[in-house]
Amino acid sequence: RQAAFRSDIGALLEQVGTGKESLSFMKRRMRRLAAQWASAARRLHDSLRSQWREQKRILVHVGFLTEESGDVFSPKVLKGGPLGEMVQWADILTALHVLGHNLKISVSLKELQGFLGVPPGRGSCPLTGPLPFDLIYTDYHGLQQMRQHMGLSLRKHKCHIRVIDTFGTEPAYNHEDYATLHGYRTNWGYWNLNCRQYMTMFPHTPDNSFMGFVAEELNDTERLSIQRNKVDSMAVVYGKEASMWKLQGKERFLAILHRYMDIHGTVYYETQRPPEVPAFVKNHGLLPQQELQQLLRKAKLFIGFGFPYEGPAPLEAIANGCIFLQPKFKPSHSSLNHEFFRGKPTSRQVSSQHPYAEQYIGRPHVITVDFNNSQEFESAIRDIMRTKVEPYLPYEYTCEGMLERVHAYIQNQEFCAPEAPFPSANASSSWPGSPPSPFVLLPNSSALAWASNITPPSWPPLSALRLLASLEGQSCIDACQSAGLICEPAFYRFINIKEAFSGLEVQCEGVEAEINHIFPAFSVENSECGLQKDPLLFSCAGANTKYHRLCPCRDYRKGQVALCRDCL
Ligand code: U2F
Repeated sequence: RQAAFRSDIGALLEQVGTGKESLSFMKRRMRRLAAQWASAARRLHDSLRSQWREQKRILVHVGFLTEESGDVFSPKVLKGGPLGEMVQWADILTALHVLGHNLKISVSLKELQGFLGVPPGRGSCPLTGPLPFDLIYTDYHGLQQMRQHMGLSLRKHKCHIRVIDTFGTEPAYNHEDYATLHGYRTNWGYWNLNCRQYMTMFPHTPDNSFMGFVAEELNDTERLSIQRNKVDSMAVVYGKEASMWKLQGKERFLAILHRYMDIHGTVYYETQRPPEVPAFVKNHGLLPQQELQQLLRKAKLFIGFGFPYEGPAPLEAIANGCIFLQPKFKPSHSSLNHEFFRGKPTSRQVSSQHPYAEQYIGRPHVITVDFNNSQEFESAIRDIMRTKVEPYLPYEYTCEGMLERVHAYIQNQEFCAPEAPFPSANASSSWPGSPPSPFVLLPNSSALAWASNITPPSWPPLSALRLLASLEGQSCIDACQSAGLICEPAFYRFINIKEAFSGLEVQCEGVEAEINHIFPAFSVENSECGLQKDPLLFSCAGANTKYHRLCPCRDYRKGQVALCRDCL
C-alpha cells in the first residue's frame, strides 16, 4: 500500500494514551507543533512528487516510559527532569504518523505483548508466527524487555528493530564478543545489531543513523516581532534543575555576566528559591515549553554551564534569535573521564556542552569559550551584546528536514536482506576487472560498473562513494570531515579489498584479514595492510596511532548531513 501524508494528528493523540505526565507533555508538544508539521508535509509531498512510498506497519515501544523499566522520567516532567528524550519521542511519533504509516504505540509490557501477539502470562514463550510489523522503534530498555519477557526470537527479527539511542553506540561496543574481549563491554551495548540501526539525537558518529527531533520555526511576523523586541542586555541560563547550577567557579563568571546583563532562569522549585540560584537571577520556575519560547524571543543570550549535555534547548534558543554561549571542555569529556558518560557505549570526545552547536552551527550563533578565562569570557559577552543575529534553525531540525530524513530511512534502509556476496570481506577478494588508478571512485568510474547489478542496490547509492586514507591515528570521521565529506559505513564493504591499497599506492608486504575495528587500515612503518574480517566491526569512529585507515566517504546535503545528494 502507498503511504499518504496525514495533516491531522487527532488519531495520533488518541493513540498516545493518558495517565502519565510524560505522555501529557508529549501530547501538548504534538498539538503545539501540529500546524508546522502539516505545512512541512505539504512541502515534502510536493518535492517528492509522485514518488512511491510504501506504507509500513510500525510498532513504537517506548521502553524508558514503561513501569517495568522503573519509569524514572515521568514523575520528573514537572520538576526539572530530562525532557529531551520526550521531545524526541513526540517528534518521532508525529513524523511517522504524518508520513502516513500504520502505527501502533506501546508504553507498557502488556501493550507490547498484545501488539506482538504473545498471549499474556506466556512469559518467555517465543513469538512463533511471523512478526506483525515491518519496523519496531524502541530504546535500550525496550530491547532488553523484548529479550527478557517477550521471548521475541530476537535473532530472527532483530533486523526490523531501530533503537533510539541518544548518545550513540560505536561498533566496537556493539559487537558482543569483541567488546567482551577488548574492554568495550558496557551496560548498554553488545547487541550485535548493524550499527546503523541505532538512531541518535544529534549526528554523532556516522556509524549510527541520525534521527534527531525538531524545533519551532518562525513565520515572517514572528521574525519581525523578535527583531523589534530583542533585549540586548537579557540573558537566560540553560538549566532547569538546581543541580545544573552547581558548577565550580560559577559565581565568578555569573558576576561578570551580571555586570552587563539581566539574568533570567527557569529553574524548578517547590516553595523557595533553590540555594544554587543567586539572588540577582530572576527565576521564572520551570516553564511550559511555549512560555520558554516567549522568554527566548526576548533574550539575547542563552548561556550554558556545562550540563545538560547535548539537549534540545540550545537549538530552540538559536531558532528564536539568541546567541548560545557555552563552555569549551579541556580536556574533552568522554566515557573514560566523566561520570555521566561512563558506561555509555561510545568513546566520543565531547568538546563542549553542545558539540553540534559548536561544530555544525558556530559563530555568530554559537560561541564556545573557556569559562575559566575571565578575559575571554568577558569579551564574549561584549561581542554578543553588539552582534545582531537572525534566528537560525538548521534544515535537519525543521519538520520538513526530519520528515525527509525519516522518509529516506524508512524507504531505503534495509538490514534484513542478505548483503550482496561481493566484494566479500576476505583478503582474496578483488575487483572484477582491473582497479582504476589512482583509486578514486568517481560516479562514472568503470570500477563501479559491477555494482549496478547488486540487489538490493546500495543505499546510499555508490555514486556518492569517495575513498580516502586517513592520517596516522585519525578516525574516518575526521578524515572524511577534513575533506568536506562524511564517513559512510554502508560503503565499507566496497572498499574492504586489497586493491584499495594498491589503488592508493600503499606498499603492502602482505594483506591479512583480521577482526579489528580499526581495519581496513595500513601501517607505513611495517608495510602492513589489514582488511576487516567481520563486517559488524566496520567503524567510522575507530582510530589507532599506528594506523592509517581506509575511509569510505560520501557527500552530504547542506543542512541534512544524513543524506547524500543522490539519496532521495
Ligand atoms: C538533555 O535533556 P534535557 O531535558 O536536560 O534537555 P534540555 O535542553 O534542557 O531541553 C529539553 C526540553 O525542555 C524544555 C525545552 C526543551 O525542549 O523546551 N524546557 C521547558 O519546557 N521548560 C523549561 O523551563 C526549560 C526547558 C538531553 F536532551 C538528554 O538526552 C540528556 O539525557 C540530558 C542530560 O545530558 O540532557
